[in-house]
Amino acid sequence: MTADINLFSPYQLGNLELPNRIIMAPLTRNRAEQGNVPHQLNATYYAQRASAGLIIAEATQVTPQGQGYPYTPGIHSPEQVAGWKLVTDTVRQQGGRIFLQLWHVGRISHPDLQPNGELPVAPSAIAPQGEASTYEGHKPFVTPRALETSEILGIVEKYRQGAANALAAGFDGVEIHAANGYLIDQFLRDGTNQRTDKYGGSIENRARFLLEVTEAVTDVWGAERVGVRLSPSGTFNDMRDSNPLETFGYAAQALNQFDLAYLHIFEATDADIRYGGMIVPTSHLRDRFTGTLIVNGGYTREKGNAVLANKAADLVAFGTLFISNPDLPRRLAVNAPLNPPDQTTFYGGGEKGYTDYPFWSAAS
Ligand code: 8OZ
Repeated sequence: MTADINLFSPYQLGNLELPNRIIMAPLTRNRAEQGNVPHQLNATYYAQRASAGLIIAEATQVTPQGQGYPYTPGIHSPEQVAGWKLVTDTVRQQGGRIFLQLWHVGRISHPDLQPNGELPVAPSAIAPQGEASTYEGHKPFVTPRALETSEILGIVEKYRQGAANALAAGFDGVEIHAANGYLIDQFLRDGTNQRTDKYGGSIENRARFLLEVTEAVTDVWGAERVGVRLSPSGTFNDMRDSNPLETFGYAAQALNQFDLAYLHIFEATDADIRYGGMIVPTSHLRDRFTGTLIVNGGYTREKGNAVLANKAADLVAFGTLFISNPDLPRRLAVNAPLNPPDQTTFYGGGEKGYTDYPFWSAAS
């Protein structure tokens, strides 16, 4: 009789050894410096969390056009590569492993954030409901400009260059952000993709951009250091699809051709359930994707151990709990109390609510 797999069991991720199955989810924190450059404060934050089985660093734009929020880091300039090198060196000194999440927001932006004040780009000229976050506060979303077919390979090349820059910056791998209503997700779902060229219409066509980006990024890294994140039930950023079971079932199956490091699922939130959209059970993707599966969405110690013991997933990502508990694996291991997260300091600011959450000490 072997013991159940749990959060504290090691995991072999390709040729990378993870000491536990507790993954730090990518978390937008809006704390890059001028020029969207990572700096010492970010290095300290990630190094504090180096005991994660794997850190997936925050969504990072591969091109200035891919930015949609203030103070998010990029991976397109030499200064950004140098800033990220400081982060990866500091994490490695603490014994950690760190991937970078590659991002293009598509329509979830605003002319205020775009080069030369241009319109954000998207598969189709459909404005999201809601408001963009700009340096001057919230402003209504604008109708994006639909990409010309001839422009799309240029964006694929931005992901390729971002992947190469991440390699130069000393990351252990990269995650392609294909979730949460950003550019790749906008191509995947028919609520945002009404194209009539080879990137729209059938699910094969809507998945083409995802697969081209994955091909480019795996060319740079080798597939075993590349993951993909999907949010099949997500309604965030005004997303919808007429048949998410088919859309995301196809995407998961099509990704099998690469032998990726992992597929990472951002599962349905309470807001998605309240919205009343169709929920795609994670088992639908587990049944179709043949590689490592990471799940993320409100896990606790008990729920995380259960999902691993049941083999419903291989790894569990924690977001909010890693914001407020730099030493989350140790706290979960000894069942220590958890620091409560302060929502008001999630996005933007400095050390407060970022690098000042206390580590647990048995004496306190
Ligand atoms: C919250 C605020 C801003 C961005 C995502 C990158 O949802 C994000 C994000 C989350 O993937």
